Amino acid sequence: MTASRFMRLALEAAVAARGRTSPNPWVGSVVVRDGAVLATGATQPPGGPHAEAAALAGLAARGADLYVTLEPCAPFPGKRTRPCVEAIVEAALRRVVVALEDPDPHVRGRGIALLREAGVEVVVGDGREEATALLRPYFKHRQIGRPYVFAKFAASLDGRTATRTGDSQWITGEAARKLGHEQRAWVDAVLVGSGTVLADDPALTARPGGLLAPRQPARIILDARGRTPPDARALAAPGARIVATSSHAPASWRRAIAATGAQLLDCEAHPGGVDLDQLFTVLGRRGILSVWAEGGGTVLGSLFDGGHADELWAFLAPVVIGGAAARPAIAGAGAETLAGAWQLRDPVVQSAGGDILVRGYVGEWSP
Ligand code: AOF
Ligand code: ZN
Repeated sequence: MTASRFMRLALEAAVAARGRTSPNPWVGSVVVRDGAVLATGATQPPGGPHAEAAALAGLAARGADLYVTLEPCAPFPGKRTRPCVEAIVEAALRRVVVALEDPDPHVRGRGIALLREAGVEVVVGDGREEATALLRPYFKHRQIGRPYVFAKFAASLDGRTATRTGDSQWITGEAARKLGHEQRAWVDAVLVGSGTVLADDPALTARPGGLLAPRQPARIILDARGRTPPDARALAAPGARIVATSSHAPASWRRAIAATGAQLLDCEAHPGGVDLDQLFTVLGRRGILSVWAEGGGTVLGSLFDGGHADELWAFLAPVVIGGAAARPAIAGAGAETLAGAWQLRDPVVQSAGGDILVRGYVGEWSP
């Protein structure tokens, strides 16, 4: 079932809140009476009102309908805000239209049940598909405790991210890079390997529209051996900086990195780098719902080989680089057979200026 007109408005409000609510989900809501919108609301940063409470605040809504992109929350221990179910019952709404059930084990159906017990009519499923797609990072986090991982690369048509001499700036144009910055602006963390830091010295900040976004994602550098120069641009403020390292990194390097204000996160060393299972478990515990991994090929290879990648964003420029020594977009071991290759689910192909973006879901997990 596709979303109704009012649920589409609620979904738009939810999209606008994306990136400001973690570890909470980004939810939108609309209050409607006699076919007219009385108010809209969206989840505020943690500790602030939820979408429903934001829309209902100061509103005389008796007998109105509420459209909300996620099941209203029920009371549970440790909760920071007043349960939305209570606010809805108090407002004496006639009907609540919910896109989908909250996968958080604290709620999971209890919000809907409590509303029905209180005599509120509840309809579930309007816009379910859209709302689920929008909340994939939240779903993965609540279901398996780890962040949702985007793997992004910008490559030539033959899948190279640099020439054999290492020339890499720029393969894709302005429009593709702008889309990348828009993604950085809402995810909880951007992740790269130390090889990319050494090769390109990227700032990794979110600059949608060319300006530094007010909220910056955390920047995570994978560096088991301690190769990142302390004056790397990615280690400079603003935003949290995390260097995931291992016992192979020298003590003097650790001190120099700590002095930049970055946090060192110790992980087990693996042949290919740090233990990603461990890293993602720790990040999940810290409330990081989404990770936008930008490379390089070694890191993306580990993410694919280890089954961590959930969604691929491949920006392809209409250019051929060629050469066996040119950097591949995805290294690692790769697939052994075509049957074992990663097939994109629900792929979307769109143009981005003169470039092409191919994106879709990969990996075992789905909501
Ligand atoms: C809603 N509407 O807009 C959001 C909900 O600690 P609290 O009080 O902020 O509660 C957090 C939980 O509330 C979160 O884990 C999720 O289950 C739900 N989020 N619920 O009714 C919202 N963001
Ligand atoms: Zn709530």
